[in-house]
Order: sequence, then C-alpha cells, then structure tokens
Amino acid sequence: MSRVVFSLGSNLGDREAHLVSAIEKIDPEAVSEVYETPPWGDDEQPTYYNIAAIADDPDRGPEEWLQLAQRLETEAGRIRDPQRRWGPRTLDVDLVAVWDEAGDPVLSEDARLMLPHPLAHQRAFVLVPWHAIDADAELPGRGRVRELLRDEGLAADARALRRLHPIWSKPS
Ligand code: PH2
Ligand code: MG
Ligand code: MG
Repeated sequence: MSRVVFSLGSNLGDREAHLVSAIEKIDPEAVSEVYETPPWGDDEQPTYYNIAAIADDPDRGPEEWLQLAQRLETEAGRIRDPQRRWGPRTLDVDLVAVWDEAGDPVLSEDARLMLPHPLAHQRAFVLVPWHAIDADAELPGRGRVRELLRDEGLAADARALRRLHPIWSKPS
C-alpha cells in the first residue's frame, strides 16, 4: 500500500473541468469539495480552484505518483513559464505527502520531488481541503493539520477561501 495526498489547482481555462478530468484518472479514495482561493505567491493572476485528493495503490510509490501528476498536468495542456514560479496554470498537481506500505511517511530532499511538500504547512488552500476529507490528517514533520490551521496567519488565509461544491462522489 502506498498512500498519497494530492493538492490540485487550476486558474486558467475551465478550472472545474480540469480538476474533474484529473480526478477521473487518479481513481481516488476521497476528494474534497472545490474551493475558490485567492492566488498565493503571485497576485497578478486569476483566483484558483483548489481541491485535495487521497489515493491508495499497492503498485505505486512516490516516483509513480509523481509521473501520474506530471502526466495529468501535460494532458491539461500545461505550459510552464520559467520566469514565473507561481504563475497561472491550467492544472497543477502537487504531492503533499506520501506514505509507504508500512504506513511510514516518505521523506525526500530530492529537488525533483521534495516530500512532504516543503510549503504545504504554509498554504491554507492545501490544508483546508485536506482537513475537510481527513479530520485527523497529519503532515509529516509538522503535526496535525487541525493544529496547523490554528495559526493566526493560516486561519486568516483559511477565511478567504470560498467553499463551492463537490465534484466527485465515492463510487458505490
Ligand atoms: N498554486 C501555485 C501558486 N499560487 N495559489 C492558490 N490559491 N492555489 C494554488 O494552487 C496555487 C497558488 C503554484 O503551485
Ligand atoms: Mg503547486
Ligand atoms: Mg506543482
């Protein structure tokens, strides 16, 4: 078993359609509602639609999850602008954290894939949707997401998110 928490975001084109088609290819266990979120890190761009998704797959590890994330971005027509690290995008799929078959968090300092995501603990648009689908969520090395969200700055950012509606329901 390898478990992953993804953060997905879109702020170009049909934001919801980009998220929906990515989710279909992830085969997730849980997906948050969509949140409309103010742009973080670079103000000169449209608001984002963000979701969190949790997936489990015995045949996939961090490298396979990363490949899936990159394939989804490519299929959404993502074009990278090397001048704008936090600029607008059709689809961004980030690995927030990965756990191995023993349930231990995978830690990586590899610049291609840092795990856990080095900025996740600062981002309400990652933590709020994740907490909504896993009330006991724990960000490895940082603690319970619930506790992180008590931080004043994060709590203020969390209030600026607008929860919209579900885009997925668990297959029965
Ligand atoms: N992604 C970024 C930069 N800024 N802001 C919000 N609200 N949501 C994002 O997903 C996001 C962002 C680059 O990864
Ligand atoms: Mg990102
Ligand atoms: Mg990314």
